[in-house]
Amino acid sequence: MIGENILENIAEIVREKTRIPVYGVDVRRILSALQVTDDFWEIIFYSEVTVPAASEILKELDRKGIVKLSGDVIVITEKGYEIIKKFEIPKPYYKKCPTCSGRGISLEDFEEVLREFKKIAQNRPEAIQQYDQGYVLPEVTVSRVALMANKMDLQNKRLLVIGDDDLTSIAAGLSNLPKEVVVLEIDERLVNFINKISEEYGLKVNAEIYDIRNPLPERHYAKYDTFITDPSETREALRLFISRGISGLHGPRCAGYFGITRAEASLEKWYYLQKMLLDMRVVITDMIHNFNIYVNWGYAEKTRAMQVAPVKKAPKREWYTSTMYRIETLEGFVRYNEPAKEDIYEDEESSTV
Ligand code: SPD
Repeated sequence: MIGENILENIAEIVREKTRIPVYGVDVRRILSALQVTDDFWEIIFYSEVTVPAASEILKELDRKGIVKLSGDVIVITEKGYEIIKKFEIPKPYYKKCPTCSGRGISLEDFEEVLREFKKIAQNRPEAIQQYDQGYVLPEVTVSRVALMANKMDLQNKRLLVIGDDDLTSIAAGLSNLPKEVVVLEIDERLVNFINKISEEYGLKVNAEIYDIRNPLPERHYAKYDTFITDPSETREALRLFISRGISGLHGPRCAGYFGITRAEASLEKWYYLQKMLLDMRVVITDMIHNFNIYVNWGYAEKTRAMQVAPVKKAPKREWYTSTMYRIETLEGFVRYNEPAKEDIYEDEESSTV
């Protein structure tokens, strides 16, 4: 006999264990994903439940005999199929435009940039755990440039890039559209790499060392037309990366770009972020779902995600994605530029650091 409240009951148990907001709907989403994949990382991709919450849901489903954790895979049991039938849980439907992968922009005028970028990126510094690095596919980096160009945020503009393991600055420089690109980056390897490539290719790109936990230096304050960043996703990191970007902007109607994931940020965290943006008097003009797709980082087995995962198989394809946000400043926007108050890498939802 399957109880009417079984999905909500599972959610409640997981909520208590993880302190992450989890609802019956999240359990449904996991059971939906399981109908098309037995791979944990793909379950995260389809369900859009945070990694620690999804892990606990799956472990609870296993305890209740609804799924079976079997070696490297997760399979639905007979009881699981009964629940799927009873609650009419459909399979996920996920089909993006085959030409633009749902990003909504064309790379037609950026083919040469993409070709050159791919060559350069072959020698890029590898992602390291110390700074929660994990870069996007080369097509995505160049798509970011095409997106900014489509919004007229790049042509003859000054671009500030905060943290750049994605090498967006290089792609922007290769496009020859911005007047100037400045990179503020904590990792000396990346600063040296970007400056070396900039010199070799004669780009208008300059990188310098900067730790996001410190206020934006005076020389970068209120100077740029556009910023782009890809923050770690604790509340403190979101606040710091984005407010530093905003502090770098020179006035109203300047733009900012950043990616926000569901894998490490519940919708409650999205709410925190969106409220923070409105409180700073900036508006969200665009959100593009799964615009950013990340290359699996080499240190996966050392992450919390792997520790909490119900099965220990490494991801076989890209699974970590983020929505691309674009914001614009209004008259009276706030340049919050205080030092860090908390840890920027770890909270209850983070897992890939
Ligand atoms: N720790 C590896 C994954 C890091 C990806 N960072 C980008 C998050 C999106 N804001």
